[in-house]
Amino acid sequence: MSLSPKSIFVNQLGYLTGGQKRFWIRARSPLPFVLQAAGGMAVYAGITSPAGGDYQAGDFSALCAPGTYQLEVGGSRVPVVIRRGAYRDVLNALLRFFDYQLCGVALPASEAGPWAHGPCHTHPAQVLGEARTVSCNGGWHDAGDYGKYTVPAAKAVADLLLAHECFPSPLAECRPMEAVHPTPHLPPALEVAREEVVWLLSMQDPETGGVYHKVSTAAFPPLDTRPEDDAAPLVLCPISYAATATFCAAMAHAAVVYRPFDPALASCAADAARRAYAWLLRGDMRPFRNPAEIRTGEYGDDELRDELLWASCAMLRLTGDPACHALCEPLLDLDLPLELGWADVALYGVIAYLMAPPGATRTDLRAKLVQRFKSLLDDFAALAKAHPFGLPMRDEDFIWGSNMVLLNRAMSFLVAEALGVYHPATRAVVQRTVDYLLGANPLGQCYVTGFGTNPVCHPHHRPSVADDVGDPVPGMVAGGPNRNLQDEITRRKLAGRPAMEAYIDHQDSYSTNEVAIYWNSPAVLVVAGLMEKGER
Ligand code: G3I
Ligand code: 9MR
Ligand code: ZN
Ligand code: CA
Repeated sequence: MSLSPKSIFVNQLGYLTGGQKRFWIRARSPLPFVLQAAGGMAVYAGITSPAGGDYQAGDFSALCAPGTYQLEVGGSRVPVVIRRGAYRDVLNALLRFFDYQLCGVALPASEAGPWAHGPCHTHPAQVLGEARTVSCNGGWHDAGDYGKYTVPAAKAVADLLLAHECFPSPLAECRPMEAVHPTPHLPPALEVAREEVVWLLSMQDPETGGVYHKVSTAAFPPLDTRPEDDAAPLVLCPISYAATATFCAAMAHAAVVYRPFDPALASCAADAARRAYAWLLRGDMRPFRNPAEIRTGEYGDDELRDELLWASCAMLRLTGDPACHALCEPLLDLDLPLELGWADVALYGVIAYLMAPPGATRTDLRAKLVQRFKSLLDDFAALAKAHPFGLPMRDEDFIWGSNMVLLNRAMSFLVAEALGVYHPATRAVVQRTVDYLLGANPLGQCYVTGFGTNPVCHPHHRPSVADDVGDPVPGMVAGGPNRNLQDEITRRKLAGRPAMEAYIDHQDSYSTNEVAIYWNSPAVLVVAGLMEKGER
């Protein structure tokens, strides 16, 4: 049977020498394959096996010698690379993306290359409905828009801090944009995340300890607006429970992680977390809704007990206070979904509990949580086993930001392992996740800008659309397939497509091709984790 190269799906950045190596083809029956070294010598031969649906998978994990090979299958050939550090450059770019998202400072060409731009959004923001203004410069633009939202910012910060805690050595080789950081030479993930921590601190109301939900213009500016040209007034939306709780959790986390590196920041963060926690204990558990005059991202969430859980466990980790433990207990007993999303955050709470000083926790409760964590991973492993590309995903999981859903699940395995909760499927799930992200998927799409043989070229990202550089900012993870077709262009072009193919590399497709800080942040952790595990 003959196969077009378009029906052969590989990790376009290659494979680690010691890692699992797999490729996929769209074909109904097994096909023989060979890998040829430069010069044409066949160094590995095998046969594909059915993977599910229309797909076959081929495994060449036994081939470990670094090199560039030609994979020949069904009469077609595609290049395949095996090398140490295959993901080093993409990890660096995934982390540097956060520097590209920086608001309020100029990105000099010496750091940002052709994507340099002047300072943006430096004017103070007006508290909605009041005459008061607050200066909340800095931080990261959320996504393809220029809004800065507390809730997803807390997730992104938490991921980077966890990445640093779990996998510091692969991250140590990353090179943030030194010139834009007032405190260069912190461990890279902490140097980068520090900007968002400082911005988050400015989102707290000093009077009450409550935290503003977001700062943005009233509506999204046109897609071709450069950051420094987005001059509409900035509005601070009201303090919300979700913002205050996720802020509290992220600041408590930062207080612990920055303590040895930046004690002054750590102590500000600890103080801010305490004040936010006090607000929560008085506060009103009401979901945030966009005020009538505001049309930017809502980040609304009706279930807020998981946010309180995360804040309480993070405070327990920071303070060891038995009063926090008393608050954690009943919340840990609830059957909240164990996720790492921007709206479902209970697993962050469980992780914080398991990272708290053992003396501040209860052994039987820890054991119970470890059991729940394991059974979550069992469920993901079962999904992965049934999936043609080995992913812990169902069709229903390909929603807006599906790449985050997948990366979060891979992250659950890696963080579990860093906490001593081993699962036999970890390596495979993590490698499959990175393979999928970097091109081993039914579209042969590398979902990261600037990387792979078929990278995302037209992300819904205002700075990239508005500049006159051909290529988009590098290192950005696109949202990925979304079977719910939630923008005009996908409804027009993708109706009836299978879930994993409901994606289009078009700048207007905000529901499949936008980028976001909290889609890059789990990618940083997962790629760093894979580098640490795949190279022995
Ligand atoms: O979780 C539900 C699921 O239960 C349901 O069955 C399924 C069917 O619709 O969808 C899932 O909900 C989706 C939800 O995301 C999951 O997080 C919604 O359909 C989907 O509309 C919603 O999309 C969010 C989108 O904003 C629209 O509100 C994305 O998560 C969120 O990442 C995105 O965030 C935007 C900001 O608003 C503005 N800035 C850019 C950013 C990225 O696109
Ligand atoms: O650009 C906006 C993107 O950042 C959001 O995620 C998305 C959903 O809220 O909305 C985008 O803005 C679009 C708006 O919703 C509808 N008109 C076209 C806008 C894109 O330019
Ligand atoms: Zn800005
Ligand atoms: Ca929630």
